[in-house]
Amino acid sequence: MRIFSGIRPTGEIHIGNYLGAIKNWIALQEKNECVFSIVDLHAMTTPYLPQELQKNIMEVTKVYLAAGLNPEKCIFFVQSQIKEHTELSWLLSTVTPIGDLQRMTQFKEKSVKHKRDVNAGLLNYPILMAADILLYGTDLVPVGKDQKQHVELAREIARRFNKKFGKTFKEPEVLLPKTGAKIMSLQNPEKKMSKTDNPQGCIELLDKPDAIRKKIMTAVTDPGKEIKYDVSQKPGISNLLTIYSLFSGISTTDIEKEFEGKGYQTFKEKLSQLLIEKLEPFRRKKKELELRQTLLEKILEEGRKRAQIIAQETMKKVRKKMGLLK
Ligand code: ATP
Ligand code: LTN
Repeated sequence: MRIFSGIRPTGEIHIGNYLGAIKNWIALQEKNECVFSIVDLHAMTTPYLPQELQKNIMEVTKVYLAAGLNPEKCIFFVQSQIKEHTELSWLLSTVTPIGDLQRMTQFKEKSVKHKRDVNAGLLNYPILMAADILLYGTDLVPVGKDQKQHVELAREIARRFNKKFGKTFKEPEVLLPKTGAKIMSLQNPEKKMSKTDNPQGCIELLDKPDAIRKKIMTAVTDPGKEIKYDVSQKPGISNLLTIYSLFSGISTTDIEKEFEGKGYQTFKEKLSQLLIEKLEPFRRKKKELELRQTLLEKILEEGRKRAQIIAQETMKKVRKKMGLLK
């Protein structure tokens, strides 16, 4: 199976990104042909600082590697270094109805959030994402739930293109984790945990023990004191139970039993300890990588070369089908 996924270099990687996407990638790279990209062109659709973009790209690179991404087992590269992404994005835009883009939930949400900067890039974002996916003949796209709609649109774009110009692209499918596809904010369990929202609601993979403890102990919980998984009545505790379960490997039912009659405080203390212990290796490995700048550059350059071969091959076919080449 060919796998493709991407992450935007916009700030710190959090446990939502990890449980929803990266953890799945690490498992998939063992038995599949995986292509993972730092999608810097996608990071430019919302306000950002040009002088910080390169630094963020290197930060994300280190966190990926610290989390277990193995460049010997996958292709790992920076999106903007492969020009074919933008070229295919333009070509695909000619078969994408504007209405499909306007109904995307992320577009609607981000247009409200960044009212003063609703640029065309924000609207066209899913076309670039479709280009990322389709360029590599992707079968499966492992992402969190918030990206499901975009992958479905990529599938629809592939279908339209094939119908109009003849079979060219595979129709990719989304791959969501069974649990953890949508980790919620610790400060507002109705909203997803997000890099660009309230930092108190978000546990970063590189958070220090004190920060982890503080964020978990102040996480919003629900009325009552029972530790029970019930998303509609107890969204706060249910989110914490999901996090506990995914990091410990214990089922939520068994965790409920363990904490029967014990109250939120005890549960939160145990969860803090668990996260401190499980996140420690990320911080340690990331620190080791700080000293390996040359190695990091080599990994990305190698990834660029390998990605480019596949991308150029696809574009040759696409140009022919669309009448741009003899
Ligand atoms: P932002 O919320 O600022 O747009 P983000 O935190 O969603 O950013 P992305 O780079 O857009 O970060 O997402 C990277 C991957 O992590 C995607 O596959 C996305 O679906 C997944 N993901 C993001 N947030 C969560 C979450 N709260 N729970 C599960 N998966 C998530
Ligand atoms: N839109 C995604 C990032 C992304 C992506 C992709 C994910 C860009 N291109 C291709 C999977 C496949 C997000 O997480 N915001």
